[in-house]
Amino acid sequence: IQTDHAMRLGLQHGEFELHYQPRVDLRSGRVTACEALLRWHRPGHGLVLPGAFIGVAEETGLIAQLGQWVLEQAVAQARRWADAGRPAQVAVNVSALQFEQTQFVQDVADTLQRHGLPAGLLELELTESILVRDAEEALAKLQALAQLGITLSLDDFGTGYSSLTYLKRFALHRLKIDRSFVLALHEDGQADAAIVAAIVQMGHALGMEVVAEGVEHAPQLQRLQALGCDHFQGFWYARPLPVAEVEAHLGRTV
Ligand code: G
Ligand code: G
Ligand code: MN
Ligand code: NA
Repeated sequence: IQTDHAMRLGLQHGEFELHYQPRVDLRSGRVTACEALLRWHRPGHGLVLPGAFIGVAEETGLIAQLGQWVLEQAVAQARRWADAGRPAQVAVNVSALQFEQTQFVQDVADTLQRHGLPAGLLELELTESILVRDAEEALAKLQALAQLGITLSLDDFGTGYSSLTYLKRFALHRLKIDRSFVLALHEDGQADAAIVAAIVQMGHALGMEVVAEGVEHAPQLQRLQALGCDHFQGFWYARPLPVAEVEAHLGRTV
């Protein structure tokens, strides 16, 4: 609750910032996208990572406001990059509570319109938890978002409730393989390689692209490439970076 109060003040006082982690398209070898990740410059606490406050924001309901702030910033940034001749798709993490807001789809549509951003430059990263609570309602929202032209991704795939029923029912565009499966790929992780291969095949068979996250070593990348993965992100190429540092990566060939 102390944190909740500090977060509310922090939002007013401009203490939050988005960092962006580049994502590489393995087909073209270029940085075509980046994921927006929230950071909090909390006075007296230094740089605070989302693991330390997103949970509190979800408990207190502040996540709706915080999430809208993130969306606003990310869309405005994507528009600036597009205007500067460096269009990149920007991926925004959406928490289940934010997604459940009645006006969520309208908020997203309004934000895109206000900034004049083509919907194709926005990706929303959702988790399986949004699909579990009220599947009918979620389905309608996902269809409306897809109708707008927004790319929809399922984040942390393989770690939540599974999932295969939902994959069949919901038309999502991308699967993001959780980094726990990528971790062992460079040290002869047979089980992990089998899981990644299966996810890639299933994703492709369902018309989805597959993104690997948490790539920290070159051998992981080579295996992901051999397994047919479509995109990757991870510390091997770049950490989440402040705007001024990420710009140089956009469009770059890796
Ligand atoms: O950046 P970091 O690795 O600390 O992120 C930890 C977790 O916080 C990740 O699961 C990530 O999806 C989540 N996260 C980061 N930024 C946001 C955000 O803007 N909104 C939501 N809902 N989650 C975020
Ligand atoms: O749950 P989500 O996929 O949104 O989490 C993204 C988080 O993963 C961010 O906090 C980011 O800092 C972290 N991350 C990104 N790349 C790597 C990586 O290569 N290794 C590790 N350990 N974490 C990563
Ligand atoms: Mn994510
Ligand atoms: Na993830």
